[in-house]
Amino acid sequence: MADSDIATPAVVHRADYAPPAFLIETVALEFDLASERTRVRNTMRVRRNPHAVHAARFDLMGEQIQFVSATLDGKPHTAVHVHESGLSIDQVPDAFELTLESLCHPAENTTLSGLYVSGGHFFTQCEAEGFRRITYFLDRPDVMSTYTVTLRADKAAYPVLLSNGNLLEEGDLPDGRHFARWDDPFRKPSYLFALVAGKLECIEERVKSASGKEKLLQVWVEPHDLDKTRHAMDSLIHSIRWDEARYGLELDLDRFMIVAVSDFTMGAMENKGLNIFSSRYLLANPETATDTDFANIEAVVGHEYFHNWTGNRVTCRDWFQLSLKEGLTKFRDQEFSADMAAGDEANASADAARATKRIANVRTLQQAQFAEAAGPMAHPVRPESYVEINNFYTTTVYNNGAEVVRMYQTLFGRDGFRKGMDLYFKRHDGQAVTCDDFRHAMSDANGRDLAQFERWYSQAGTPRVAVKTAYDAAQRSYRVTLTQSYGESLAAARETQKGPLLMPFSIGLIGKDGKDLPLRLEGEASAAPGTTRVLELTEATQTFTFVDVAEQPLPSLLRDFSAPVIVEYDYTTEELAFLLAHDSDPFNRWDAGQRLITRELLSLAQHAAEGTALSLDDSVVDAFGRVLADESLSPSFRELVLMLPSEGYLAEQMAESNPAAIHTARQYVRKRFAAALKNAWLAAYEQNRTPGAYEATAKAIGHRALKNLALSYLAELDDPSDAIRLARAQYDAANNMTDREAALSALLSAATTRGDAIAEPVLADFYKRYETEPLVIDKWFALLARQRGSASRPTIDMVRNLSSHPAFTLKNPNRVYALIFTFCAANPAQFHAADGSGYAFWAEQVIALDALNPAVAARLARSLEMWHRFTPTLREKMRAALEQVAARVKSRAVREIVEKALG
Ligand code: B3K
Ligand code: ZN
Repeated sequence: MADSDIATPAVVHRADYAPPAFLIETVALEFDLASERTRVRNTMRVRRNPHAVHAARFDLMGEQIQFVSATLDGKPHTAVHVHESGLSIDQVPDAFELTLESLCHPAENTTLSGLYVSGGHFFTQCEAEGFRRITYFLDRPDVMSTYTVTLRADKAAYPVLLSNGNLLEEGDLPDGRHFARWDDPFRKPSYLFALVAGKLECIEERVKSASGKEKLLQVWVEPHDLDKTRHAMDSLIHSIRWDEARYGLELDLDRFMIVAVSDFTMGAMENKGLNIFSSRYLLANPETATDTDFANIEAVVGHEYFHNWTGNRVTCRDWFQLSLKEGLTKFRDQEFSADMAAGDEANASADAARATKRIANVRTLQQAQFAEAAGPMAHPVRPESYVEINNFYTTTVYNNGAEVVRMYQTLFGRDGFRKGMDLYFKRHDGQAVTCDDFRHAMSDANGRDLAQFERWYSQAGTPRVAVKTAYDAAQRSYRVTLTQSYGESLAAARETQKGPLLMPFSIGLIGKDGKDLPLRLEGEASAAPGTTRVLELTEATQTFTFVDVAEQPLPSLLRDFSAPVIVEYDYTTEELAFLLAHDSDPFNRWDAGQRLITRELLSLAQHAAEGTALSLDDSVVDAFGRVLADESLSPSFRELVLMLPSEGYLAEQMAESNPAAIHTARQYVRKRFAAALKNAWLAAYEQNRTPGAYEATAKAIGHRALKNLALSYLAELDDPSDAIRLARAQYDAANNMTDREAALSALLSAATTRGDAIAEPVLADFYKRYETEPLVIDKWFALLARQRGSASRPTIDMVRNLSSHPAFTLKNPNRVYALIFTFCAANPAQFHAADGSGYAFWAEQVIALDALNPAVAARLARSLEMWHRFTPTLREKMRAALEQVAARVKSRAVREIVEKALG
């Protein structure tokens, strides 16, 4: 029952916003739950909106539901017109009570939007526009109502009945049925409604909130997963404490529940008091989940919890404002994870731990968001129009939105940012507001005009800052000239680019001894404290002059990535190596390494494309070798420095993306690093073992990360026998999934190098050992989809076989992400095979998914959106595949993506 939407997609424009003609004050929902046919009775108290234009009819949205009856103020009402996208009710007074009855069909619902069945249980997903698939409603976020919900179902099949808020009453009914009645005292938009019903069990804890009120916390899962709930519960408790401490925000409900579901399109959903999570962002124990899984769960549990204030108490006026809640909440979860990683460590290592989180955030931004901003889906943080809102839950809205929020904090400091947050809640609690409202709160609380800052919300594309410097030895002055502009952008992004941004640009100056120099700007009486200055750039070009500069410095630019931009400065290789060795700003130290190696990789790729010999200067290898051997640096930082940029990111940096050449270049460097630093890798492996019980502390995670990176490099050696020996032993002895998965991955890579079947027995053991753990079987699929492959054994053959494996199904997004997305989005060299086999596979999968789950299909469709940037042969094959998909798909979501891509 997929969306077989209208042929010509309707475009929704931000400029067309109008307040709703009616408001719905209270909603009483009654569900008679049955998987084939669920009956929904919806009683609403409605009144005209005094602030809207008078409407003759009451129009409600509805999709894929069957109308049964309408009652207005207690009398049957027949002036009802049912149509494809909802119903219209004529002859309504100014205030009235309306009861609508309708039917929906959860078992047939493969879209995972609205009410659906997963694993025999009922779940809902309403954001953004799923509530209209449950009942007729004013399904828009600026209509906020209080809800009471009565659930009725067979007691044996669905012993647990959950909805938002507080449990009022529960009891038995005739015929083996039972009921539960829930009441949510807080007004909310319909997208935050949720229900869950099934055979679930929970772990629970009672905690006291800051003001001393008792709160009941529950984590609900299928009974066999109870042993994987502890980490989610701990993460929830940490989130509650963190929001109280950092923002003075308390949990408002008496009860807070989180529930795992196996079939879910997104990561998780912040429904009021009843968060629903994709199982992979909730379930974890050391045996089944990796360190990355543990970190992701902490971040997502935090994220959904933080939405309770940033999203739920204060919500979005319309979906164009999505970043109001998502950018802000992403920023909050990033800060939470950084503080959690810093833990109780002493200052220096706390800063290092924070920096590794910051680096990981920026890496995601650079690798995913910068590409999005350069492609046909480029849009501002606050988009101007959309066809399908589900396509706008993007890295621009989330990650770039988080950077925009972070800039307020960089400009005003933590205290100034907190003042802005306090004012935002004081003004807007219980309201549906806009990104402008947030900016005004920041502006008013800090007494600063932020009109220019608005451009961060309205301009698409990635700004560039070109830097020119000049040292005057006689004057002892150092001039830094910053010029901001957008590079080449596609037309749609260019049209949004109106003028210079207000940009915090952090800078430090480094002396010949590698130490920071004092910073004093022209006109200042003395050097300011600290060795990093936040320059505020407001003009297209601006010069800042530092005085009292004793020697020609090396500039450390955009420290801690103070703005989401690309810095252009002609560092020499030696200068980058110097920064990599000395910069006191850990982010920039990492960034120098990335710049250095990216430059080499791109030049190597050029040689590979031309078929000329590859070489890499020893001095470059040595610069990285010194970091690897530097025990004053944390293992997690060293791991980040020595991890090369991804193939996808590198291909994006080429004038014409050539995935095969990038792969050759990157493998060449990996092998050089492996061979030249072999002893250092072996030493790092030994020094970073984590004997004893598994611990998910930042420290232990760092050790495992560096140890497993060492293993992966050793597996690149022409003779990978050390890696094979270590990996086999590691696989057998592992007491955690991080080590077991890394060992298997190293064996798969050694097997490709040697062209033999060395990994097969371990691969088979892995499957058998975890056959009943779907999330681990996902890892098995992903490991295979990520394989390097070879001319005689291209990965596509394996992936095709796996797509008819008995454990594979297109209906489960996690499995689709594991096999199909990993291959199409994370294995560029194999996916972009010259024969177009990857594209043919992609087209088949997009078309098949389109009929089941358009949101997942649309995400997959995006793997070809950058087709215009590739080499001519690939480009033509990609376009043909896109055209084939465009001709066959029906959903609005996929059509929007492929039509934008084709231009
Ligand atoms: N707000 C949800 C996203 C729901 C997406 C619907 N297509 C997840 C989150 O950002 O917390
Ligand atoms: Zn969110």
